[in-house]
Parts: sequence; C-alpha cells; structure tokens
Amino acid sequence: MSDPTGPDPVPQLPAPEERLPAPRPPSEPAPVDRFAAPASAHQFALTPERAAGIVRQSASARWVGFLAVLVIVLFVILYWFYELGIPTIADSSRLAAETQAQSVVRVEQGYNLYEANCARCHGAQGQGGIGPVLNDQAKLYTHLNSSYINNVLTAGGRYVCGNADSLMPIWAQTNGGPLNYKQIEALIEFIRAPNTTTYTVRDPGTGEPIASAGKTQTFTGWRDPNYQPPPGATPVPACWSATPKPSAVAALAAPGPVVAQGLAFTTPSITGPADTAFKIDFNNQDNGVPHNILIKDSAGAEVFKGEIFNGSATKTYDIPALKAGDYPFSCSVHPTMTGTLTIK
Ligand code: HEC
Ligand SMILES: [Cu+2]
Repeated sequence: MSDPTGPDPVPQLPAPEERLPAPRPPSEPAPVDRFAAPASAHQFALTPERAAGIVRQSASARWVGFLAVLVIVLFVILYWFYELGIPTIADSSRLAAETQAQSVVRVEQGYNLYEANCARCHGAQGQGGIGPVLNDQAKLYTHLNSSYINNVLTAGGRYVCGNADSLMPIWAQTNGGPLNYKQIEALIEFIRAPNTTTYTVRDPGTGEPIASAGKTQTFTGWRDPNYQPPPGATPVPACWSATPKPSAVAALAAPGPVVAQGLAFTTPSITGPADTAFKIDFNNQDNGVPHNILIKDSAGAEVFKGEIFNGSATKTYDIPALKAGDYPFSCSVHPTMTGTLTIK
C-alpha cells in the first residue's frame, strides 16, 4: 500500500548485530585429576558409628541428670525427716528437740519466779496454803490449763470466783502487775511441767546451776502426763476458792522477799501489817556487792536499818511494829536504790 503522495516510508534498518561475547576456544582438559575430598565426606546422613556415639552420649547425660535429681530428692526427704521427725518416733525431730530445750529453759525460769512470788501462798510444792492447791492432778488435768492460768494471772484472784477482794493479786504487766508476758509464760510452763522430767535449779541472775553440798539441785514438774481422771470422779469445780485461815492472813500481810538485783530493788513497792512486828526476807542477788534495807518514816527519821551484807545471799530482817502509812526505803550503800513500804 504505497501512497505516492504520502511521506517517505521509514527506511528498513538492517537487523541489529548480535553482541555476544566471542566464543571461548575449547579448553584443554586438566593435566591431572583435581584434589577433592572423598565422596563419604559429602555425605550428610549419620554413619552408624556416629549415631551410636550420639546415643551413648545422651544416655550418660540422662544419667547425670537423673542422679542430680535423685540427690536433690533424697536430700529433701532426709531433711524433711530431720526437721519434722520420723513418723511413729515421737520427739525424733530437730524442731521438737529445739522446742523441748526452750521449754526446759522456761520451766526453770518459771520455777524461780514461782518460788519468789507464789510459794508463800500456794506452797513451795504447790501443795496450797493461803491460796488453793495447784499440784493436784485432777486440777492440772483440765482446770489449770494454760489459758486459765494466764487469765488468773492477768485478772488476779477475782477471775477464779469473782471475789473482788481476792488475796491473789494481779501479776501481769498488761494489767499493772509486776511480771512481763515472758515471765507469765514461764510460770504457766512451770505449773504445767510434767513430773517425768527433772529440771535444774538455776541462779536467776547468771543461769548457772545451783549446787548445795556438791550436788546440783533439781526439781521435777507437778503434772502426771498419763493422768486420767477415774471414771465417775466429780469434775473440778470452775470456782475453786480456799477460805484462808485468819492466822494465814496475818502471815500474808508480811511482804514477800525483797530482791536487790543490778543495783535496784526489783520489788520497789511492798506492804506490811500495821502495828505488828513482821519479817522481811532480803535477797541480795548482786554477787559481791553490799546492800541492805534502810527504812525511814515520811518525816525522814530512820525507823529500821538492816545489816549490810554482800550478795548473793538472803537475810531475814525483823521489822518493828509500825503505824499505818507510807515508808520510803533505800539501801544505805546505794542511796539511788529506793522503794516504798506501805503499812496498812
Ligand atoms: C497473796 C497470796 C497469793 C499469792 C502471792 C499468789 N496467789 Fe494465786 N491464789 C491466791 C488465792 C487466795 C487464790 C484463790 C482465788 C480466790 O478465789 O480468791 C489463788 C488462785 C490462784 C490460781 C487459780 C487456782 C484455781 O484452782 O483456780 C492460780 C492458777 C494461781 N493462784 C496462781 C498463782 C501464781 C502463778 C502465783 C505467783 C505468780 C500466785 N498465784 C500468787 C493467793 C495467792
Ligand atoms: Cu546497795
């Protein structure tokens, strides 16, 4: 279809030259065999020997792991029994032994507290006197349980029968008494101590055993752990009051022992009967330190001067009859040691 009037047709270009690299001349074969690793090196599958080695290795790793776990498990089990005891063997545990040792310490402290504060009313062996008997098995079985004793010592004798004039004072510091909660605990532990255990009498200050005639003094608890009330026994009444004899009351009016310890009177307020001569047991617990009791009247006049002696020792002072009133007392050697004697 050419049109003589149309523009000149685009001239036909020759096909573009093919620009390929010049072909290589055929290479000559290598003169020698090239160095190459054997075919086995290129094999990625495990050889049977290698596979067996891996199995052996992981088997021993499993053993190591198993033994480690075994050691830990055995340790846990053995430590468990060590701490908590072997079942069926009572008291075989370390915790029980520790509790037992602490209980012994408390009972021994409780003994000293009892002898110093309670023995004058309840008897040195708890046999009773002005206050009711305490070492009675039927009573110790349930009546004198820890919380009951704690209540009596906290509220005073009124807790027993509701008698507001009970002779038994309040002992717990929480209620204004002289003994702190540790001392109350020790007293409870002592009162409930089993009679199957022998305890050592210790010096309250140093904790050293007290020996007399070369023999360490000991005591046993009161409670028989195997006691069962006989069938048909009348239960202990909740209110167990002893009506004190008048002579006992007069004796009671005399103060308990006055204790000097650490250059202070641990019993700074004491009471005594009016118009009656009475005795004071003065217990000087400061080793090698001299103390005495010097009583003055409110005007400052000396009414009694006790013999000065070195601790540890106890002496009984005979106090003359005094009129009712407050009498300050002190130590003539250490005037900073003071207290008040109330005569009523
Ligand atoms: C001043 C004498 C006196 C002193 C000291 C004393 N008590 Fe008492 N106690 C009594 C009297 C009296 C009763 C009886 C309570 C009542 O009904 O008034 C009693 C009751 C008790 C009871 C309850 C007994 C029962 O059968 O219910 C216990 C426990 C007790 N005293 C423990 C102690 C302890 C522990 C101490 C030493 C910290 C102590 N007492 C010091 C006089 C005393
Ligand atoms: Cu002194």
